[in-house]
Amino acid sequence: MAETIKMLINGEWVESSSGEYFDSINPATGEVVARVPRATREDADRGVRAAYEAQKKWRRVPAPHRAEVLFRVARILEQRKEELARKLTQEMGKVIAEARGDLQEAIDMSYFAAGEGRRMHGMTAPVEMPNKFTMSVRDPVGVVAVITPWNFPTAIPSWKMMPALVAGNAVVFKPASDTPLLAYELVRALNDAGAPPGVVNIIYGSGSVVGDALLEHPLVNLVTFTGSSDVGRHVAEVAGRHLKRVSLELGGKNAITIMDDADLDLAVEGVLWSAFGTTGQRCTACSRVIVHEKVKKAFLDRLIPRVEALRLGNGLDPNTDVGPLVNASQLKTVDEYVQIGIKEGAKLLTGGHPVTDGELARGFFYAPTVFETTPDMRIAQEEIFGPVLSVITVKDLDEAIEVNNGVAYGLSSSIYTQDINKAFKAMRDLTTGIVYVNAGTIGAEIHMPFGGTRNTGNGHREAGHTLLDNVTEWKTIYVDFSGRLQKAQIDNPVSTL
Ligand code: UN1
Repeated sequence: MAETIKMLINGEWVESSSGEYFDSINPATGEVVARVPRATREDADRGVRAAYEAQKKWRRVPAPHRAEVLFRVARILEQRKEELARKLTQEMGKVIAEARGDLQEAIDMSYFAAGEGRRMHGMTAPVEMPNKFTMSVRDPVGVVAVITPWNFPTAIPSWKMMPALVAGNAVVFKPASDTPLLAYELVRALNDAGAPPGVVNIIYGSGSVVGDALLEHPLVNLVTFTGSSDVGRHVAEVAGRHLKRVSLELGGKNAITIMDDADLDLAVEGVLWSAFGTTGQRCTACSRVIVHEKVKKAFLDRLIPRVEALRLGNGLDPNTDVGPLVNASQLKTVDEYVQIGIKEGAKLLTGGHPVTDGELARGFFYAPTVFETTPDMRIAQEEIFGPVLSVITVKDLDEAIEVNNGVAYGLSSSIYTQDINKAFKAMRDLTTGIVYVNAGTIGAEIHMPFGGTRNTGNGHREAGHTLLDNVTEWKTIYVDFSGRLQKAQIDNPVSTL
């Protein structure tokens, strides 16, 4: 039964000024899960203005009290976790266990960011002159536009919104059009937790209309975006023209390296989970395996039957291993890449086609696919964001590291080895933002910095001890209590002794 949701602007649940709606679809069944108001540029403007006014007061609420809202939202999400997880699976397709994980990540981030309400440490240092004091404190940036993807409908918005809110910013949130229902639920929880009117606003609609309206709006100070590198480039260009702060979390082409001394059974588990979990739709997903030539055959002999045994289906069924892709256009992109791979001469080992049998024909299912490729083929270089894995053979660790680093992205990488020397060499030389040893490429925890090198972003890290860096500016304060004019760099207190 589809529900009709609303936008939240200035503490009021409202329809779009256009009166138009669009549908959010269950990718496993094609059913409509929500009717969603399609926002206009005017709605975006109203959201930003509401945030602008609300932020003036919110920034003066002491941070420990701002944090109380986040502690409450964490508890609300805990109470609603099972109900929301089911909705998340219905709206986005990921299997129910992973939907619970998505919500758990949002809960963890809410608690973690709330803790900052009693830290948010600044610093102080000696000063050059007597009777003078200096300190540096964090200030909120102001109005934050939060633009998020569909693959983590509650976790990723939480990484962005919770730190922004505890730091005293106000938010205008534009979620992906594939997952507005869960975005609405997250904002509803924030509203129920006592976020004052205007501090959190949500609007739904396309990037080209509502997204651009936020990027161009003079009252938006920071744009924080997670999505594809192509859209990220557009965000950076437009926001850059307006000299806005921009934080970008973009694509990945993450690899698992398997050395000849690796525990192969463990490596196979890591590859299956990282490549086909979330149907490959994570920026941290493993889309390349770099395997030592001595163990390639043994590895593939173990991997391929396991890939073929993965059960596709509706994520609400606890026996399902792999859910659908999120929409028809992702399905098309994945299939196009598979055709590119075949044309390039990659060797198809399994999969390589949409699934159109029985019940599954109603959804956007694609057979888990494994290719053998060379490192330079397009399918081994470009982000596909689906269940497609390239297996690349190398002769030693040096070559593996070169292949791992030889892509335009740099989010996550992994090495399976029992040799401590190889593990440390890999930790030093893999040039990604996240490195795993004897674990797959997914599974980042919210209290460690998250982000990547090269085209994966623009140098920022979310979460971790870095969580306030994106959403605050440093303000340096000098207090002179000498009662006279003191000249920095000129007066020398020693000479007057
Ligand atoms: C993403 O893929 O966009 O490490 C985020 C992970 C999750 C977060 C992924 N905790 O895979």
